[in-house]
Amino acid sequence: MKGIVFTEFLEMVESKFGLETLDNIIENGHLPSEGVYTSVGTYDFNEMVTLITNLSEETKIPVGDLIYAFGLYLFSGLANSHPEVIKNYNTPLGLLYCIEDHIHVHVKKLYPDAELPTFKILDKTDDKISMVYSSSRGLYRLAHGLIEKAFEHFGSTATITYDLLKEDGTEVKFDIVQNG
Ligand code: MNH
Repeated sequence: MKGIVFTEFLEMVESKFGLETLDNIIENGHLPSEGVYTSVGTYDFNEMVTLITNLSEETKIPVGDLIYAFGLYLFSGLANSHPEVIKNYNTPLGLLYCIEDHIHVHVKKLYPDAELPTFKILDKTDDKISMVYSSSRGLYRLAHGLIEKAFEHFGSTATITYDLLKEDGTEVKFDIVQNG
């Protein structure tokens, strides 16, 4: 998993829960990287799982809710670090429609070792989109947060529902309807 995801995560933990919580989740982790991350590095996905599990124990907030909150936080981080990737879009549904064929293709050029999910579009109209998230990492709540923030980015909101097609969250169908 890319370093930018880790550095954004640590930034979120510090700003939402404080430096002491951040220290605690790194310390009690016995992490391979010893809790040292750079935005240009790449780290084992299991290390992110450990950090989130530690944060959940520390804050008593369920892991899924923390991953969703991180998705909300991460969108701005990605958009600010890579403005060229999203500047081509002027609607949230247009952006979502292009994650698979444009956005993540571009990301793969920036970071050849990026491990990205796939999004299969099932249906799209002017105000809604249905798509299936697939990834061995099962980070569908991260996708949920990112999608919600994409609407906010364009000054809009949406009603987002999802259905686990596989119990472990590696395949999840999203139904997204733009409000208003
Ligand atoms: Mn994208 C990882 C969904 C927009 C760059 N992205 C992920 C993951 C999800 C995801 C979920 C976690 C990996 C996984 O599940 O297997 N991404 C989205 C969604 C949107 C999105 C739903 C839009 C909404 N992503 C973007 C944009 C950028 C970007 C915009 C860049 C400007 N994504 C990334 C990077 C990773 C990632 C970088 C991390 C890959 C890695 O760690 O190897």
